[in-house]
Amino acid sequence: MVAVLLSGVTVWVLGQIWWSQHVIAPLTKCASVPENLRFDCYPERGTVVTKELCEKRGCCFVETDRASGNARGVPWCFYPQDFPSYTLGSLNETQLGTVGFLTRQTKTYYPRDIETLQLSVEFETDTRLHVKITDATSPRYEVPIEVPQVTKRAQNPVYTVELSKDPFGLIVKRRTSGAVLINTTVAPLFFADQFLQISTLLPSKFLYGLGEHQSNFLLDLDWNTLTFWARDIPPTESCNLYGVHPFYLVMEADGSSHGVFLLNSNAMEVALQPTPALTWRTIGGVLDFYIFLGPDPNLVVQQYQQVIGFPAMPPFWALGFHLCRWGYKTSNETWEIVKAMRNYQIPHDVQWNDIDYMDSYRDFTTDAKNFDTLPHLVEDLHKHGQRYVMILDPGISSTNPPGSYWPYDEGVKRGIFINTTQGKPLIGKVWPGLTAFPDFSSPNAHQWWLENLNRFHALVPFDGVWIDMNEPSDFMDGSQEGCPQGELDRPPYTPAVAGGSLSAKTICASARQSTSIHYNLHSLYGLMEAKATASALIKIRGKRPFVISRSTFPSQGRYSGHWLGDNRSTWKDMFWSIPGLLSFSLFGVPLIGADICGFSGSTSEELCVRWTQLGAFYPFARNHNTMNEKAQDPTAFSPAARTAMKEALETRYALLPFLYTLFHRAHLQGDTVARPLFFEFPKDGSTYSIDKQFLWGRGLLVTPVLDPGADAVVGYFPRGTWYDYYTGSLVNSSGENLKMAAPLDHVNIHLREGTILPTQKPADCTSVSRNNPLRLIAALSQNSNAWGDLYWDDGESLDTFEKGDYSYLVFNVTQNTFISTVLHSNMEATLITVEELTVYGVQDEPKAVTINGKEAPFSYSANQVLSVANLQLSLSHGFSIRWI
Ligand code: MIG
Repeated sequence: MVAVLLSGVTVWVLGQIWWSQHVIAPLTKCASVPENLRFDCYPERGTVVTKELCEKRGCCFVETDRASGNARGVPWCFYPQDFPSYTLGSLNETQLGTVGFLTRQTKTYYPRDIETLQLSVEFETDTRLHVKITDATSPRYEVPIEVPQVTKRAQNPVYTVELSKDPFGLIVKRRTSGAVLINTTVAPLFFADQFLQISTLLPSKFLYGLGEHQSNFLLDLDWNTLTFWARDIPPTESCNLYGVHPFYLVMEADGSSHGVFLLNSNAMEVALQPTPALTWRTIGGVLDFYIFLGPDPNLVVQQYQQVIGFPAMPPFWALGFHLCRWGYKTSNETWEIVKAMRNYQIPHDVQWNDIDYMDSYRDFTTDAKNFDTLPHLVEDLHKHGQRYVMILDPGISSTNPPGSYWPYDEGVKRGIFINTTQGKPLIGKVWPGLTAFPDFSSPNAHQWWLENLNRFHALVPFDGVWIDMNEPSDFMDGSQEGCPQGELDRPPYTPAVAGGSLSAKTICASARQSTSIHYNLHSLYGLMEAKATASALIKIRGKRPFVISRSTFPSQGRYSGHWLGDNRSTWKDMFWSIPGLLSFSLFGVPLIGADICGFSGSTSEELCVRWTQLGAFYPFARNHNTMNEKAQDPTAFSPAARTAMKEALETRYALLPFLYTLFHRAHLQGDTVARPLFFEFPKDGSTYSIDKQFLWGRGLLVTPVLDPGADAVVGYFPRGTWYDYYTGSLVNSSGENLKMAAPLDHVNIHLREGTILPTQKPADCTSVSRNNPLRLIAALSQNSNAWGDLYWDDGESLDTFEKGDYSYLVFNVTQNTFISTVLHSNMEATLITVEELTVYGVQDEPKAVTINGKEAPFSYSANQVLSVANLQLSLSHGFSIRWI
């Protein structure tokens, strides 16, 4: 055994697990605990913590000088270094690592403290560590998502684990750099039935993730507390929002990256402090952590998705432009917009309806008067190769004359609704008035949902479903009878949720679901509804499902995409969408977008143009508007604005083969689609805080205008050569901010050197554009190389990749030769041809160009762009184009 001294902790190496014993520190005076190392002992809100209250907890009370600069959030009541916690007993080797038992030293001030805990440390893969702390004697609720079952211990982990014994602590280090990624010895562990808390130091302040919140992409560690509990509320800073994603990613000092996932679905808080350090505080379940060592941020996110599941492959049409609003008064009014869009030839794949289409806002009904022509509208959309999506809310109207509303009657009969503690369906209030809430944790509810969707599909053959209000939202707090007074609805500790109570704008935490109590399952409601909806769509349509969900949880990407909720038509809200996109990329939900032009409030023409230019690069691009606001679809504006929007959307449509390929890579291995710059340039610290620009994949940089009155935009260009997407003119950046012209009809997008993009002639609808010829754009690196790929299939069949019904091509440029290699081929790809190759950055004018050895005409322009047109090359055969 080797003894090592680690900041007051003696550590013994035991194989890969290190075993350590705290050197008993002399009783530290409270005041000597540095402010940054003060961990909050009194997080309860609504109580002004006094010395007396604080000391009753055995904590230190020191009033921070209000005048001092960083005093704002420094807790006045904090744990002394010797605050009792748990002690680690002997460790036993297991197949995958180690188990040990933790013994509580003294009772804490939260009820039902658990005395003995089981700690398991599993070396699941070389880059993934699994650490779980749970009650050693009785089972507790665990999140019902599928996670991988590992049977073999990792051979060469890139991390080490050290355990300190008394008090218990976990230290995880990266072997190569020695960076301490986790160190929980800084504050006591709590494990009471309804209060679980663990703190860790962070190796840097470059922290991302922890959604769903409205914030900059780079999180603020200045005594900032983030709350997690699915909630219907227009995105507001420092507020728990629609979804819950307890996952973070950190950039370390050497540009390596790691991630941490806490698999827990209870109401939760994460307290961030500038130390830098982080405290997890949850009120149920177990402490089940997965730690991902990357070391590249792309790998961290892939490794996270290996645990939660890779996202579904969307249908091709899902990547087209979607148009929606709340407040189309009739199906004919909806139809008029569809026609106006066609008239102006603006790309438009999917028309949506909000709750207006329903009869008295009841799911699976239509308003017989105002939406009488809905089936004809849908038929007309289909005739034009377009699609139809409508909204569904979970609340099922409960006040219909018996026998008149099948969904409710049948739901009651089958017992699929969430019950009160008294065993009766819990009744709340949503759009249709009083409602019951389906329990999507039960397979019977899935079957009932399928039957409802199937019956409705026979009347209105929709193509996808928008699931809203699934936090679940309830206009009453709790239920029409309120909530019982027990410890589920009024837990000993309530995280800082909006509204101050777990039942604020949702159903009672004590409500009974078939697999657990709502207290545990609340934040999973949207995930479970999405799962039911996606599987129903597969059964009904036999094609890839399209579902967009408001509430989300880890694993969501397997079943749905997400939109960022009820934003406002403001410039600031347009900006917020970018950190929103990037965060959901980390969460494994690549099909993500915000309401283009803004939901509430009234947009302006300029804002709407700029927002459409940005929205054209949302992976999921939908313009949506609230009711009683004036129209904001592209046809509602002046010819100049309309044209600018049309052009932005045409650029998107041209890029769809590239976007689709990115989605394939997301589905295959968890690559991100909308990607933060630092994922590609992890050694360039200037990229760490960028959230006004983003990439598509590794090679397309989007620099939108986010301010009014601008005719130029400044963006950061990491070191290297970047090409204007439209013209091929290049800039060599040393890693600098560059100012670019950005007139109202222009959105700046740039190609990174070394990228090959498959693009396609745009059309008004993907049903047309996906058969158009391709134009390949190669942007040469400084060594004159480039790489790209294309995934292609019929765009809507299930599991095309899994069944081999696809084509996959790789494009390369080396030594003045462009080569297309077919790695996998099926019929679909033979239907489209390559018409044009454009090469950016060809320094010397070629004398000749050959296609598969035969000379061909070409053009070359002063800005070093080589073009070879009229190729008519079949995609399913490899080819080469050479310039000399
Ligand atoms: O209580 O269905 O976020 O997109 O238009 C509001 C009406 C309910 C909230 C959604 C929004 C939708 C609206 N819904």
